[in-house]
Amino acid sequence: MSSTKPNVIFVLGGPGAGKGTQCTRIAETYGYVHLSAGDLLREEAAKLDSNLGKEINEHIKNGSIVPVAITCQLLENAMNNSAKDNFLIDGFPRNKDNVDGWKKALDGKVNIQCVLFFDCDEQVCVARCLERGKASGRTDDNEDSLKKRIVTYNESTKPVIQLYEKDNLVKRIDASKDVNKVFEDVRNVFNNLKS
Ligand code: UP5
Ligand code: MG
Repeated sequence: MSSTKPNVIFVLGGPGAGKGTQCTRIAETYGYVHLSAGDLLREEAAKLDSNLGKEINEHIKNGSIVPVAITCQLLENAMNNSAKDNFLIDGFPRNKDNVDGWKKALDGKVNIQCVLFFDCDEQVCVARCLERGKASGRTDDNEDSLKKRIVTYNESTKPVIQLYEKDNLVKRIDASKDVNKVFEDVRNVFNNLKS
């Protein structure tokens, strides 16, 4: 992260909405650095042979939310270790506590450009994750975990999106369309984005 205030876009949406898929394309097209909070947590848990690693894995399997101090530190480290200034933060903040923890650590230090909200029907989300689960090796791509992930999304993450809507930061995208069509809508957002 350089000395100028970096730009941050939060990327939210249900499990399997296509956040990661679209972030990869945004990173290729617009040069943003893609930081998936879920990927950072999975990598951290795999590295740690400790209770903390187990705690992270338990949260992921249960679709519950890892304490914000852990996630925020991983995101902050990743930003600091990057020489870039434009970041996509995928899958965070997931609840009010995440919002508050982020503000405590980084308020005033970054410019939140917008919140990309990939809006996708629950059944479509579940079907995508179950299909991916045939090969992903993810411990949460199964019916049991998905039920819990959906509850967490509805109860904790949707209110965060509503919170950012009040600040006029949310760019809603219909994520149930095919990947290329969704990306067309994403491009529309980026082409009209103020820095
Ligand atoms: N696919 C994608 N787009 C498609 C399209 N338009 N049409 C058809 N298929 C499409 O896509 C999912 C699958 O769908 C893929 O197979 C893809 O090819 C296909 P993907 O792009 O991976 O969707 P994404 O929204 O990224 O789904 P993901 O499962 O990663 O979302 P989650 O939000 O559930 O998972 P995440 O990794 O962010 O978090 C996992 C867990 O980590 C959380 O449940 C939580 O326990 C923990 N966590 C925290 O505690 N705190 C955090 O801040 C972040 C995570
Ligand atoms: Mg993802």
